[in-house]
Amino acid sequence: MPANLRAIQADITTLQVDAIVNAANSSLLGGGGVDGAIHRTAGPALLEACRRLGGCPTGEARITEGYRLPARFVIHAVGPVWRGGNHGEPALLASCYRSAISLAGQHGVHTLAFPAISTGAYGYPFEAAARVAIAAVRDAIRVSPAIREVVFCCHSADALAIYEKQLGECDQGDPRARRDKARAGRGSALPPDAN
Ligand code: AR6
Repeated sequence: MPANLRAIQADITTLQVDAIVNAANSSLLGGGGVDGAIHRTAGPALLEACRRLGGCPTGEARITEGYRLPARFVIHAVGPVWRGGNHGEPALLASCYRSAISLAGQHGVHTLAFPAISTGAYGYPFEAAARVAIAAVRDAIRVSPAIREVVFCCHSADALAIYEKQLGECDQGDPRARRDKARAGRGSALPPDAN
C-alpha cells in the first residue's frame, strides 16, 4: 500500500512518530531553528551522540536515538544553503530527503516527520523547497515499503497552506491531476498503474 503523505502545522519536537528529521548543519553539533528546538527537547545525550558521528556532508543524513523526544529516532539531514539556485541546491535538497527516507527504511521506521529543510536560516525559497521535498519523498518511499506515513511538519499557517496546495495538486488518486501534471511536464515519474 502506498504511504500516506500529509502536512500539519506543529512543533516537530512534540510529534509522536517513529522518527523526526532535523534540519541540521554539517557539523551535526546543533544550531538554531528546528535544530535548536530538537536538541533542547532531546537533552544533552543527543549532542553526545551527534559528536560521535563526526559530521555529515550536505545532501546526506545520519540517524541517532531520540532520547527525551517522543520520537524514537532523529534523522539529521543537511540541506543546502540557498545561493541563487544555480549551485546544485535542488539536487542537494532532494538528496537529503532521499537519504533520510532510506535511513528510516533501514531502521524499521513506519511514521516519519520532516520539517521544511533549508527554508529557514539556509534561505531556500519556501514554495520551491516544498516542491522538491514532495517529489523526492514520493520517489523515495517507493523503495522503502515499510514507511506508512510521512508528515510534512510546518511551523506556520502560511507554510501549511503551501504544502496543502502542492500535495493537492499532485494528488495521485485523482486521474485529472495526473493528466494535468503530465501535460505540464512536471509530474511524478510514477506510471498510472503504480497508484
Ligand atoms: N518545528 C517545525 N518546524 C520548525 C521548527 C519547529 N520547532 N522551528 C523552525 N521550524 P531552520 P535550515 C521551521 O532554520 O534553513 C540551524 O541553525 C522553520 O520555520 O531550522 O535548514 C542548523 O543548525 C523553517 O521553515 O533550518 C543549521 O545551521 C524550517 O523549520 C541551519 O539552521 C527550517 O528552518 C539550517 O537551516
